[in-house]
Amino acid sequence: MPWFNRRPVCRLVAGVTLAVGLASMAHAQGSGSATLDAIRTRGQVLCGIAGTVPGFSLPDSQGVMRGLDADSCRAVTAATLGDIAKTKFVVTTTQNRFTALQSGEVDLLSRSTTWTLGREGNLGLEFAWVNYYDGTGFLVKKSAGVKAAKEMDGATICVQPGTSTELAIADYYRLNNMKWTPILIADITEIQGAFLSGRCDAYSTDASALATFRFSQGPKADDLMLLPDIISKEPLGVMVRKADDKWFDIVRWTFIAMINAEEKGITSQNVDTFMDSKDPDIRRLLGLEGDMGKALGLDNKWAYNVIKQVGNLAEVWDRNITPMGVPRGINNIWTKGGLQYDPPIR
Ligand SMILES: N[C@@H](CCC(=O)N[C@@H](CS)C(=O)NCC(=O)O)C(=O)O
Repeated sequence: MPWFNRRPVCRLVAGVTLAVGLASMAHAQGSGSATLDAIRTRGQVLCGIAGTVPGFSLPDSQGVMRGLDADSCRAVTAATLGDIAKTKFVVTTTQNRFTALQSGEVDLLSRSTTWTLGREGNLGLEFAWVNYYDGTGFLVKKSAGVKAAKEMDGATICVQPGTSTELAIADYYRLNNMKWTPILIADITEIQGAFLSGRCDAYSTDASALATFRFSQGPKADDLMLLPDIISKEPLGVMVRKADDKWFDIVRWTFIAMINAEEKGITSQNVDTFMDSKDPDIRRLLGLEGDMGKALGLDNKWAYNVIKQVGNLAEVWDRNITPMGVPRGINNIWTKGGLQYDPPIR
């Protein structure tokens, strides 16, 4: 049983032990963030990813972790330590991801995890930013002839346990007075195999992962169809432990910096040409004035390093998600009609 589910006294003891443990990792002259101090001592950012999802986090043929979630980790490392090579990827599962963050095994979690009240209220964790606005979808075989979710009364659905998907499907079926049978399989390869071999009528998870899984089937993608219904909101966010506000700020503002760079047309390729910019916003973003990095407990070049080494938000999207054939839609920045809106860096 995870510590957060035990009786309150155990929760208190575990919480104090964790706090003392993290505090003792801190520098003598700490930054005010136990996580940041531990990262500096270690020289690495430990980032929890899935490591199994194309477009989000999957090693390439050279063993390099690729994807939107992986690049989210790299961006935080660039801001914090100035060098993306100092990112250590830690593979987590849908079931152990929260314990990995609670126990300090990772400094942040960037693993297609939906921001919900239950998770933020109950786990001692919080969401610093949304890196993908998603929703629950259904993947079916075209041969089944199903065209809409409402036609799936009585269906058998493959879903990973411990996910918000499980709850979203239950809610949808309850609301529509329909019946379903869950087939709960934790392992991603196993669940996808179960769906392909016909053990379930549909495979359900975040629509993004269904789209990238379908894409990864190559010519066989044509046999599969993503139903048009998106039955829930799944804002996928990057999580940190509660009660380390400085670290929370660093993670949150790293994403804001990437949005701001996109808004200003600053990319990894052209960032150096902006170093004599007269635009006060750009000057503060790139650390030329204003001590914005210092305010976060970082070097003033924090955002420059993010942009130079990882890119702006559009570059991260285009590198990882565009090749999967998924349009940016609501994941665009606000000036292009999307939801990614950046508060001012000033
Ligand atoms: N967003 C949902 C679903 C998360 C989830 O199940 N993600 C899948 C698809 S993106 C995944 O990571 N699978 C890979 C694995 O389990 O190795 C949640 O937070 O519970």
